Amino acid sequence: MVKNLEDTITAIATPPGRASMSVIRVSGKEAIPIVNRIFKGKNLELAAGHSLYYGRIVDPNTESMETIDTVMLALYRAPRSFTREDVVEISCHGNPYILNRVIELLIHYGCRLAEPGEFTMRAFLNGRLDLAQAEAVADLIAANSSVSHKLAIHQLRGGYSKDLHQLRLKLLNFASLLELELDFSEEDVEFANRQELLELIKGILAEIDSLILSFRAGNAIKNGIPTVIAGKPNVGKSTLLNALLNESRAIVSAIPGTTRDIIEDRLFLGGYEFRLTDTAGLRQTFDPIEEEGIRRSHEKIIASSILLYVFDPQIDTFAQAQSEVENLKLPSTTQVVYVANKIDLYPVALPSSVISISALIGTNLPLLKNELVKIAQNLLQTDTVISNQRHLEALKRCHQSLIAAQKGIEQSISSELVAIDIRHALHHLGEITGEVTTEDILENIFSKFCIGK
Ligand SMILES: Nc1nc2c(ncn2[C@@H]2O[C@H](COP(=O)(O)OP(=O)(O)OP(=O)(O)O)[C@@H](O)[C@H]2O)c(=O)[nH]1
Ligand SMILES: [Mg+2]
Repeated sequence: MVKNLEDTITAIATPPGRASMSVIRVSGKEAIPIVNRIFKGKNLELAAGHSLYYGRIVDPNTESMETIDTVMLALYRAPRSFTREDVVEISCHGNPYILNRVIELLIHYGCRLAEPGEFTMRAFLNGRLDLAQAEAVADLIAANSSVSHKLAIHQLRGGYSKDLHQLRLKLLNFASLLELELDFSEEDVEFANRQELLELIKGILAEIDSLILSFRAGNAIKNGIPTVIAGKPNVGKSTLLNALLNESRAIVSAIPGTTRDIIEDRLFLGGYEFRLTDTAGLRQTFDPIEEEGIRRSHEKIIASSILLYVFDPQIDTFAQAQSEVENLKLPSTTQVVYVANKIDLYPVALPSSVISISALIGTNLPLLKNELVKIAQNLLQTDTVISNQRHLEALKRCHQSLIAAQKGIEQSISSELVAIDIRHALHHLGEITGEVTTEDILENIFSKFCIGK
């Protein structure tokens, strides 16, 4: 996967199809001379970096030097470019025929088509970005709410890479001291103060714990906050889903047990993305299909960050709704919002913690939306948040190694074994930022990118 860095690579950087403009990227040692062969307007070999040139792309293989397009060309000289190599970006008119002709010419004169993510991978390999930052490029492009955008920008600009780097340096220092002791093993000396090492490990464990905990928030930011509408049959859950989404997404009927499959859609409120799910009404049933629907509902409910528990106050009291929620055995991280529906039918007095609405005619829906935004703000206020599954796995492994090292020190086992655990911990921390990489890790990360990134 780590293809030859000597190659000059090219790809279309903009989405396929017709557009007013599209950009072709070229990066590598030969980028400037190759583009110079097909560009008329300026001798690029003599051109300054960080500059723009207007001219024509021509086909030198035709007798008349056929003009393919008039273009603007941005030129960057190494190391002052995204990949830290010579880079040329050609802005053509967005026509697939033109783009293909230009790409064919570039390949004819010595470029190779870039692999997915290869530009960003070069930026990483050439030290322009660390691995977590490179991954943030993909997140930034995929971000679709203001918070997920903020998170990606934070990570792209360094994010917690700096913190991890500091932790890693401190551990590294201790690892070297421990290893030094091994050289003097005959003499029974301790260069690494055990008490200090234990303190350091405890400190790092605490930081790692909080990062691991922040993953739930990070995931909610990246993929939407899992928000589930649940309650007994016929209380108006599907009507509420439709009202929040402003479209007739789920079937509504007066027959209890209408919804069986899980229905999911995205809801954007106040810069947050909610993954809103309508579920089958919860009741005892002998219908195997409905039973399966209820089983799936339970799964969703348990995994939710926000549960909108809907009840009909004509039928059930608030206390009954509360005891139904109790029976759901929710994890402590789930925020429950009690929603009393159908208040257009009869006025009912309820505690202020309950939001009384009419999903049918829209009464108090803005109140419910405000509540959702407020919960989202609280849920996602953590300063440093991880949102990347790969980072989570590496942090968990680092945690395990540190716990092992901690136990080892407490039980005064040989410094050789403690040093091994600390080396493992270092390895896992380094995996996140790319101080330690393997071909597999790189392959995995960059193959998920699109060509041209
Ligand atoms: N008057 C009134 N009727 C409502 C309101 N919300 C829902 N309904 C009615 O209540 C009935 C059930 O609504 P649904 O949205 O299908 O209820 P549900 O909770 O999804 O029901 P299941 O899918 O069977 O669990 C329908 O006839 C709705 O029109 C409301 O705010 N006021
Ligand atoms: Mg329903």
